[in-house]
Amino acid sequence: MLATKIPLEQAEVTLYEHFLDPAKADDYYHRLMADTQWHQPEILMFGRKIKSPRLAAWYGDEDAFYTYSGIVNSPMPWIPALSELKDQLEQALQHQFNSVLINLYRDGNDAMGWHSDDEPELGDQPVIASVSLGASRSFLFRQKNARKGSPSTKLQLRHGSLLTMSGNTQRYWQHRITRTKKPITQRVNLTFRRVLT
Ligand SMILES: O=C(O)CCC(=O)C(=O)O
Ligand SMILES: [Mn+2]
Repeated sequence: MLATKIPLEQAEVTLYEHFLDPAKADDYYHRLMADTQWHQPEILMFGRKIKSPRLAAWYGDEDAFYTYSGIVNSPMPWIPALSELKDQLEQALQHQFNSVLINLYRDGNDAMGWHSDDEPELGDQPVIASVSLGASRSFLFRQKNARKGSPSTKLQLRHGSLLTMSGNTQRYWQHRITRTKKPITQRVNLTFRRVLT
């Protein structure tokens, strides 16, 4: 498995461009588009509740609760496409996951703002395995204490790629998915996580 280590200070980030072969990536994409039960969670923006600019779904073990915008959510039970992908990741990375957050970016207007995956239920040094399917999107990193205007690091997350973030990545860095004016089709992203139970 060809791995590219992304050189970020105090972070452990690796990109596996061809984690899934194209046929397998197409297969997962189509099965997930058919079977995933999407929701559009509300997020707090400057004290106001707004609909998130993407659709989302949370699947996992029964006891893998997570808190989102102050609400405790329980996961939906694993569906075959997700358990297969989880098995493949666990084999490849030698790490166990108990849940996955799936995001659907319907077009170039859908996005995710700067954040870290640093919820307390993920523990101190979470391992996040992020699989991308569908249209390629730009994924940006910036240091939490970055000065205004300092450059961010940009990666292209393509169909079938895997990005792993571990060690202190979430402690010192934030990431986001930007909007784009390019006419693009849908993208599905899956972040496999292990929440503490
Ligand atoms: O869509 C992506 O690549 C990022 C998703 C993400 O950051 C998250 O779900 O926490
Ligand atoms: Mn994230």
